[in-house]
Amino acid sequence: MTRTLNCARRPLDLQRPRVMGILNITPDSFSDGGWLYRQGVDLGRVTEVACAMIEAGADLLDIGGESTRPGAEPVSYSEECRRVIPALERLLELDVIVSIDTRKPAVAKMAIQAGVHLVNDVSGMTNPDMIETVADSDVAVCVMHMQGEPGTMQADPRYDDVVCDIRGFLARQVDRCLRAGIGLDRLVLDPGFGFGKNIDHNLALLRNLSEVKVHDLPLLVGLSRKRMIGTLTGRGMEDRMVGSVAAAMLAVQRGADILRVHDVGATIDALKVLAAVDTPRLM
Ligand code: HH2
Repeated sequence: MTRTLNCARRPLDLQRPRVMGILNITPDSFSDGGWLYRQGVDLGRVTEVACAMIEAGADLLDIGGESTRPGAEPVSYSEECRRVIPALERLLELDVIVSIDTRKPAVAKMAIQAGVHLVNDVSGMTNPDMIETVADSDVAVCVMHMQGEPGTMQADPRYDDVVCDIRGFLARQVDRCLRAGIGLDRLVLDPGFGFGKNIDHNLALLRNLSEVKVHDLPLLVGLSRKRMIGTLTGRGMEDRMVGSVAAAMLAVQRGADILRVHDVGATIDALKVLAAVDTPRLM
């Protein structure tokens, strides 16, 4: 298995699970919208939050300028750039791997020119321009599965067999990336919890996460504060940290390598407990 993810000039050792902190520079993200962006981007606040996440143990920061929550409205290229590029430049001054969460090849290109290390594509490299953009660079890419589009994806998601279908999709996209010249050492996969999946689909995926693996590539999971956690715990958005951390630990036990989270410190604490019990993989 590839145990190092090559993120441009920064190799990420995946001998132990890593934490990716979420920074949404959006007015409307489902859990933290408007926190770092209201009338405009508050760069001071972004830096403060980023530094706190690094201090708490985040190895990666994922910055996004377009909400992909169910029902979200798409934003234009220029608006997305206006939101993320100045903040991205600020994050790149810090000692951390920086990821851009975007579906737009043109935004990814701007971010790559600015020096980003990883492109997090929630549309799973289905856009040929995105494949070309990443292939022309040395950044890593997260290939995520999504059924449908954010606006409508939760209407009535259906699968023959959710685990097989998603594994099949990821395998096809990995082949496309390999054919374009993006090596296995630059790929990380994500089943896309909540992206065109109901609670049963999400639970089946978490239960069988290890079966989603393709070529034994690293897996990234984003469960943090999602509706699934609310459904299982009966908690509102502001009270989903404990449920999110529990789900993240279950994911690690089933093979997750990178955890995309809002609550970095709490996730790191839980990983320490898990590492003490589940050695040697996690220490
Ligand atoms: N989830 C969200 C956004 N990007 N990327 C990956 N790879 N995996 C995920 O599960 C994932 C993701 C949605 O969460 P969030 O960023 O908190 O909200 P929003 O899309 O509303 O900004």
